[in-house]
Amino acid sequence: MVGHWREQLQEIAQRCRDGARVAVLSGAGISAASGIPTFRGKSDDALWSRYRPEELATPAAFQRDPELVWRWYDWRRSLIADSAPNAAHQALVALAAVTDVRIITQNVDGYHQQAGSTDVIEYHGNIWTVRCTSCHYENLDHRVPLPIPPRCPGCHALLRPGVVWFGEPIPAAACEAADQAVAACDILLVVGTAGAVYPAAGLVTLASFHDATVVEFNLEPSAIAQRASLYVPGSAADTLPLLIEETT
Ligand code: BJW
Ligand code: ZN
Repeated sequence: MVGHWREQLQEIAQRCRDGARVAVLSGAGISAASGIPTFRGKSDDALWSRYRPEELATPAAFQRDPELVWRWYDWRRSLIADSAPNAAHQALVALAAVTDVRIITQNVDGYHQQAGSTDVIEYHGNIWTVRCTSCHYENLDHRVPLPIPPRCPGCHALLRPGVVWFGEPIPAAACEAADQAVAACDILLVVGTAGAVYPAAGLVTLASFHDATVVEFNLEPSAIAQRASLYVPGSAADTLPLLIEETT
């Protein structure tokens, strides 16, 4: 595509009006404007900024120090509970009124559904789900703060967050639904992800393979940019609504 990104975005908007099927791959950057820290950005939080996600979001970290891992999740649960979806999440709700939109989110905050999106695939799980490490107990638990570490009401073993850690497989249903959504889309919007974590980042390659138009919305070009037909610079909370304004 040629021309300024704003003109190119208008072409994308026109295709949406014409019924192009849209898939969205969202990452931590879409919730940044809600005040939820990203994983690999600079963090102002003195307590957690010294940890990399690879040091906390792994089964080994949980085995070594479940209280530390739970304190991190408890802190993030409180931030998510105290904030709300932003204009970027809302823009995707509006887009779904115009054409088919399937959202694949790597985020565990539930903000897409809270904003009103209905077709959401939670690729890395949900932060409000707790799961027993010993029996089959799994439940939603919205307590903030949690007793740390939380224990299974049935068997008293440790509970863990119902999220996907490094080295763990993506839930089969989410994996299949995401592959299907990407293979079937005409346009893939990649919003606020560094594209550094697989297999999520591989969905962009799958979209290219199926000749979908890939559009990246990010503060800076990410690992995705080279595979995108269009890069839209800026905060997703400012740029995704532009797409919608031009759509309706
Ligand atoms: C803005 C913005 C604004 C800021 N507006 N933009 C090679 C191939 C395949 C796999 C591997 C591989 N090498 C290694 C692996 C394995 C590993 C992996 O990918 N490692 C990489 C580090 C290389 N992957 C796995 O282990 C996965 N599982 C797996 O492969 O299983 C195989 C298996 C099969 C069978 C049996 C057993 C195993 C699982 C990955 C799980 C990732 N989990 C986490 C934690 C989830 C729970 C939680 O939230 O605590 O997922 S880690 C963390 O990273 C989280 C995120 O979803 C994920 C991605 O991060 P994201 O969203 O991209 O955030 P950031 O912070 O990195 O980027 C933010 C972006 O936003 C930046 O670009 C900013 O510029 C931008 N931004 N403000 C727009 N306002
Ligand atoms: Zn149990």
